[in-house]
Amino acid sequence: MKIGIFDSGVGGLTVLNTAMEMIPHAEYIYYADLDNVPYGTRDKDQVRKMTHEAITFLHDMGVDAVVIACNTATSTSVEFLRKSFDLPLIGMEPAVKPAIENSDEGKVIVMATELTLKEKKFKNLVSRLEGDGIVVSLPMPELVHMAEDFNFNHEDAVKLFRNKLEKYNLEEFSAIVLGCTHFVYFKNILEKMVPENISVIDGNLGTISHLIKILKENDKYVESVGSVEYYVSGRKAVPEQFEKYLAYLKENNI
Ligand code: DGN
Repeated sequence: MKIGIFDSGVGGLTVLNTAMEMIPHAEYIYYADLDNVPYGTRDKDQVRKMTHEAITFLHDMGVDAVVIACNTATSTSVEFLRKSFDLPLIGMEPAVKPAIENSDEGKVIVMATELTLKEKKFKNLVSRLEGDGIVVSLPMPELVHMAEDFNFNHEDAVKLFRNKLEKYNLEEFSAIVLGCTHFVYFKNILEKMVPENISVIDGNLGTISHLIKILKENDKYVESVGSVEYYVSGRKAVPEQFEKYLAYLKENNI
């Protein structure tokens, strides 16, 4: 089976990493729209157009399904894209549901891009889960740049998190949701610095479990030799550019 994984940049590699662990015998095509990253500070129409181009490319490569490994692209574009492609499109969703379900009445911080947090899809998700009043939105655009620059310097990240979290009494919270795939690189740093009452949650495992379910339902779950090809905004890329990120995730047990 052939699986397309798309993100504006390197964030989706955190999803590819989970996918390769859970489905090792698949042909992966990773597409990073590095010409246009970041998406999180753009307007919705631009993101839709760029995402449409990327999915068209993956569709033409003959993939059996695409994971839109970008919360920003999912929240702005997935419904629109589903009308244009006869292909399973698996989106990301900030993991607010498990965060609220396991919250013991504590509040939840959702870190994501500005665009994800202001989209109707996110607001509806929070209301549906009766999370109004207990869910706090926190945009963290800096982390996207740090990940793109391969800057996983602990001190820089700790300083940034401290700054952003300073105004909250963390004792009142039970979870922090990483609602942007770029943020997953910083999961271990954040976990170490927050009080023990807080769990740091991302949606990668849930997304890949969902992918497996959809592939099986569509009779596409057929094992093949495991491989990965990388593309940057439609051009073939050298694997080394991305493999160092996968190595970082492995070394840090993320
Ligand atoms: N990785 C993307 C996400 O999950 O929202 C966002 C990165 C960006 O383009 N700003």
